[in-house]
Amino acid sequence: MTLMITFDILTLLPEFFDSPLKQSVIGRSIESGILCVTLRNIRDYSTDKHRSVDSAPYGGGAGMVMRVEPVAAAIEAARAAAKALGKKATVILLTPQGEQFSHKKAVELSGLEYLVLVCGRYEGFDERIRGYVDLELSIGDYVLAGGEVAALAVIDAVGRLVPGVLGDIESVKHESFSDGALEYPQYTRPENYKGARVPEVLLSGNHALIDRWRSEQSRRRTLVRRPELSVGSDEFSGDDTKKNIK
Ligand code: 6GU
Repeated sequence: MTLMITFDILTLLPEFFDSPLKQSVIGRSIESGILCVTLRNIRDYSTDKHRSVDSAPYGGGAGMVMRVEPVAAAIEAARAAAKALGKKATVILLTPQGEQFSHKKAVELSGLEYLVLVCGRYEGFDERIRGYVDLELSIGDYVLAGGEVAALAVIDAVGRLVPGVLGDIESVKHESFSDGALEYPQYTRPENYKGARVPEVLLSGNHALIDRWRSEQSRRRTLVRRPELSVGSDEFSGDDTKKNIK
């Protein structure tokens, strides 16, 4: 059986995903069935007469809060849909309060079969929604107007790791973060662009030498740009170590 993964997206803005999911490798993989996407409008799970999905916060304060009933009902529907396919759902709440999404997390998620991505709008979720999810993810320390952009980031980063999504599996192996380091510098034609030349070693045809050069560049680049990622160097493993880099 071929591996495939389903993304079940819970959102108030299903059209948000129309164009992005048609593009490039993700679009083609949905077309070919390696990736599967279901869009679920949270509003369809609201049962009051105005089909409300948000409400004012108890205790007062600015903004509106996503209501627990429609979100919980949409999550239950997604779990039931997974179960009907004989798959286990993993429900992920997209929130700036979540665990920081990373390449490592993407690899972990790419091994699962049915991911439910819960996108919120408004000022936040009713706290009781947290009881219905398995995991909370944030894509960085800034606030988005909603979880949709974060869901797309997760779909892109996870989807491209599913076998068959990228043509050349090698291109996954040697990219930034895959081995905990940033990628080495890349060049393509021309050899000389307005005096900026391609490093001689890359034109040498000596693959042992090229591999050595690339590892060294990767190591140096990681040390300078992202010292906290540098491996095999305890000196540079903490948050307060950037001052050590010249
Ligand atoms: Cl997952 N959601 C929202 N609304 N803002 C974010 C985020 C998620 N990750 C970073 N900022």
